[in-house]
Parts: sequence; C-alpha cells; structure tokens
Amino acid sequence: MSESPIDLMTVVYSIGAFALLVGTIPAIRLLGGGYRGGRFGFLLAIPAVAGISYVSMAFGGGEVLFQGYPVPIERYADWLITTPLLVGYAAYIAGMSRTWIIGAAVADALMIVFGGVAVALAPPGQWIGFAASALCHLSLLGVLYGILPSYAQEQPSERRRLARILQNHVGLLWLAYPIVWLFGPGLQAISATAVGIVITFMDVVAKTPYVYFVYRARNVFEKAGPRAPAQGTATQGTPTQGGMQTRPGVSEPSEVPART
Ligand code: RET
Repeated sequence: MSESPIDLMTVVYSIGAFALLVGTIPAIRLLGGGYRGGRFGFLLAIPAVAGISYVSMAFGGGEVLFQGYPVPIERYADWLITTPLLVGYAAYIAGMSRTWIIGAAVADALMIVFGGVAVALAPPGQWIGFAASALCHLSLLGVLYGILPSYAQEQPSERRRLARILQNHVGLLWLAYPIVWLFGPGLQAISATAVGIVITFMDVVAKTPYVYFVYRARNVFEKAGPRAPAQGTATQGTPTQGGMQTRPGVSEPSEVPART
C-alpha cells in the first residue's frame, strides 16, 4: 500500500498560491511608491485574496461534492471578490464613470453567483444557472468593448494604452472559463483534477501579469508629496520617462523651499 506522500493538487495549488503571492509585490511597491490616486489597495486585493484562497485549497479546505464532482468552494468565493475588482479596476483606469464601474462589477459578481448556483444544481437547474451566468458574461463583454473605449479615448495616451491592455487581458482570457466549466462540472467530460490544473494556470495568468501591467505603466499615475524623486535630473517639473506626466499640472505648492 504505497500512499503518495503529497497529493498532486496540493502541489498544483501551492504553486498557484506562490505565483499569486508574487503578484502582490508590484502592488505593494505601487502602494509604497508615493503615488497620488491609483487605488492600489484594490489592486493589491486581487492577488492577495486569490493567494490566500489557493493556500486554503492546497490544504484541501473547502472541497464539496456536487453531482459527484468535487468543487473547491474557495474558488467561487475568490472569484466573487476578485473578478469584480479586475473588471472594476480596468474600468477605473479607462476613466469610466462611477456608475459604469459599479455596474460592471455587479454584473461580474452576478456572473459568479449564477455560476456557483449552476455548479451546485443538478441538470435542468444547472443549465439555467449556466445560461444566466453566460448572459452576465456577455453583458460584461458589451461594457468592455462597447462602452469602455469611448471613456478610454479621453485619457492621455499612456493611460489609454494601459486601459486597452487590461481590457483585452480580461476580455480574451476570460472566454476560456465558461468553456472549461462546460467540460468540467457541466458535462463532467474532464476530471476535476484536470480542471483544477487548468484553472490554476488561468487564474495566475489572469492576475499576476495584470498587476504587473499596472506596475509597468506606473508613470500614468501622479507622483504626490513633497519628495517626488528626481529621476535622472533635478529639474523641477520635468517629465521623467517616456514623456509621461509625473506630476502633471502640479506646481509643487508644498515643496520644501528651494535651497538657493
Ligand atoms: C462560470 C460559470 C459558467 C458560465 C460562466 C462562468 C464564467 C467565469 C469567469 C471566471 C473568471 C475568473 C477569473 C479568475 C481569476 O482568478 C462561472 C465558469 C460565464 C469568466 C478571471
């Protein structure tokens, strides 16, 4: 009786947890970077909540059998918190109105709630849940590609570029989730282990690079405070890299008086 000392999914979920927690690093750097605005707390919550959820999955926490198919409850709890943040943050970067940001986040949360209902129910109800979730997903895609661009257009070029990256990162990668769901818990054509491995990969790709993209484009955000670091030159108010505004329009009222 050779019982494997470490279960495959423990390894997979541990790697997922690690890769997601790596994603907190750029968010923490942004938080400590002396930027004004940027809502980096929300950004940090994305890989942090997911990372914690993966730690719990690695310990075999909340696995439940639905129709004989094991589903980790943490996955849906994590998605319920983090996917509205992913969508809402992309909308925020695009400069969308508060109403659209919240509307998109709510549509996203409903998509996950209906997905959770679908996974828990037996066939007729399951497909109704799937259809409701898919409708919410379609409405999200409508907001991302139908409404977001008109807001993004009004933004400075670097911010517009970041908004487009986040829009496509969310819009394209997420298409894979309902497909995996269909063959996994839906039709039960592929094993829960295979689903777990594929979803782990997708979750990491959906989150860690997302945070990094924002970090990479950090010149989009205004530098705040009296000690805006002079990168390269000590000249006041000179844009630093790539012509981006480091302190746009701020005439440094609270600066330490010039030592002349
Ligand atoms: C479900 C249920 C079936 C129908 C649809 C779904 C969509 C899920 C999506 C999940 C995205 C998750 C992400 C996680 C990141 O860690 C719920 C599978 C449409 C789009 C990005």
